[in-house]
Amino acid sequence: MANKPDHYDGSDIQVLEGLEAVRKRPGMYIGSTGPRGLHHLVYEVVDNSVDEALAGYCTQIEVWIHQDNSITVADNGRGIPVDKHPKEKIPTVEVVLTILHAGGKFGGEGYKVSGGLHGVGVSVVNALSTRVEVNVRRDGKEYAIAFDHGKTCEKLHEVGTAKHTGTTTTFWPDPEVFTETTVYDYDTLANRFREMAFLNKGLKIILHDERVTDADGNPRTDVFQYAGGIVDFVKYLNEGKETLNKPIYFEAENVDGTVEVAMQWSTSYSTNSVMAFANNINTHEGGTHLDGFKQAVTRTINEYARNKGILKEKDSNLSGDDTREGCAAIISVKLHDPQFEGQTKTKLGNTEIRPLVQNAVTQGLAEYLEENPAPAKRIIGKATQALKAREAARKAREMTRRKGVLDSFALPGKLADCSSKTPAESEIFIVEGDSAGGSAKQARDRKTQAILPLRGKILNVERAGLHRSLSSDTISSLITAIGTNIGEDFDADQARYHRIIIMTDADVDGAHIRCLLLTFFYRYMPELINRGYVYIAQPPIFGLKKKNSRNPKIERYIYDESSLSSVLAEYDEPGKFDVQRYKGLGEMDPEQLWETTMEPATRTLLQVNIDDAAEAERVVSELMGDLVEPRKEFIQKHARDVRFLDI
Ligand code: 0RA
Repeated sequence: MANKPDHYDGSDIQVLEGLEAVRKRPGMYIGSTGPRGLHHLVYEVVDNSVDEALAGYCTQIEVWIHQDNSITVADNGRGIPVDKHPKEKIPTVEVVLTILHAGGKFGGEGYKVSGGLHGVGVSVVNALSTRVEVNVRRDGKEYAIAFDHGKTCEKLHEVGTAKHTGTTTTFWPDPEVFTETTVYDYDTLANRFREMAFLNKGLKIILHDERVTDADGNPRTDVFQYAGGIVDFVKYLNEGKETLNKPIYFEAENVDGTVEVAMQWSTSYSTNSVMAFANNINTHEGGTHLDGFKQAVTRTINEYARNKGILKEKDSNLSGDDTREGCAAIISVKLHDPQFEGQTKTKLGNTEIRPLVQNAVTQGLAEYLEENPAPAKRIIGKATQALKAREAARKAREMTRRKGVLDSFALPGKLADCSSKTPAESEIFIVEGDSAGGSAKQARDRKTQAILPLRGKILNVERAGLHRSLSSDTISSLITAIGTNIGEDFDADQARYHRIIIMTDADVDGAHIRCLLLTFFYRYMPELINRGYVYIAQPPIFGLKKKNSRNPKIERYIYDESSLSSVLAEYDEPGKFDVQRYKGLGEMDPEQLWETTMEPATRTLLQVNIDDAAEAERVVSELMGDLVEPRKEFIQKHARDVRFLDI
């Protein structure tokens, strides 16, 4: 740097180029500029505090969503260092905020274990915010520094004394970057923080929403802290279910990292409640840690069942799916150098972690089964039952196949198919009831839109299991229409439509049917949800029509309950309008249904997302599982409240 001209300095250029690159292509750094990317900013900041917790210096993280959708994250860690950075010649905290990839890995030592999916660091948050303020408490002093669009606008300065240490960061997401929305979703953040608190035993994460206050003016607040860690996570996943054993827990450690496993079986039919994490990241695509777990469970349970004579010589082995039916499990590994692979960088590639997980689970589970014969018997019983059901389902499938029911040449009679054979441009509306189905058939664009009316309620697949579900007419027409087949024969590439749109009435029955359909997709075709093929239509619930007018023209549609009064206040001061409430899709004529709900150019679709598979799994079983009690109340409360992101 010494022989550079003195009117600029090297680090400034690096800063500008780095953060400019982030502003130019935000998607490269945070995935998208939609709601997901917006929420990612919060995770990026919180991850830094979690790293400080993993290093053993931080016990509490507090997050505020402010009224203007700015976010504050405060921790009680050591505080980001404020001394002059040896290379950059500016305060280290300024380096962390302005230089790409500087997070965590600075200052020589760095952290042993670091979270953060992209690991891009908080400088990315700075680049994508109109303003960032950082406050550091260290060495008995309190410091402040501020940034404007990523550029330092208030140099680091002392603002007072401090009794404790810690870091507080406030940022305002840039609406010019997040053009779709800058509004934070409380549940999305709450679910992520709950997960983080489960994964880091004892860590306290407090979330406040100042946009929502109670009668005393206190913001909505949740505190997430779990003394039981992932054991509490498994209990949470199994809430509302009939369980077969107390949660089992094992942990192991070697030079490559640590592994923790918690598992508990229930009477549920679900085989997708096993969640694997690496450095607090949900590895949706699995990887070596999950492989090690699965192999160990399958082998250990088969071995135990053979030793005890439950499986006889002539019997075939229990499959992996059999042993995991109804099993909720969390595998959490923490490693020094995680390799994230796969389409969405959520597949763990580190081969050295596989034997660590495998040995821990084999040893721990074998020991548990030996020492706890009563729950062991229930667990093995569940798996052998699953094996029988699997064989019965295969027979049923073969029979229906022979009859041509699941054959794509024999599409269901009720289906009004589209003429296009290109799945990418084709969509299917699954419509509640024949009358709405009729309207939809008249309204649709025949080239790209297919209509499948469902008669009455669909079977509750959570309680029926695959075998009985397949013999239901409604379910088999659904499977045939979609074209992917199901179970072991499922093939997402065979999907005949890339948009599968659930269109139900805006009432409690409609919400129930929607939940049943979502359960079906979640249980048996989760890959379609992962691929983003499953949507929910948004029909209006009110229409405004001129009073005493013979012209039936609807002047304005309203899609959510909460905006009715504000729209009326703004739009209808002198009371010139009648408000019509649409209880069902059938109350709209085909033109209305088209223009409000089906026309691709103008409609709104909610894309169903199981980013938070834990929550989906829990809600689904709470709604649909064996325990009837909470169901009705829950449905009414959450009628329009399934979680979606990135519309
Ligand atoms: C590296 C070293 C030290 C603190 C931190 C990082 C740190 C970073 C963040 C980000 C958010 N909260 C944080 N808390 C701490 C301190 C090293 C030392 O004190 O010797």
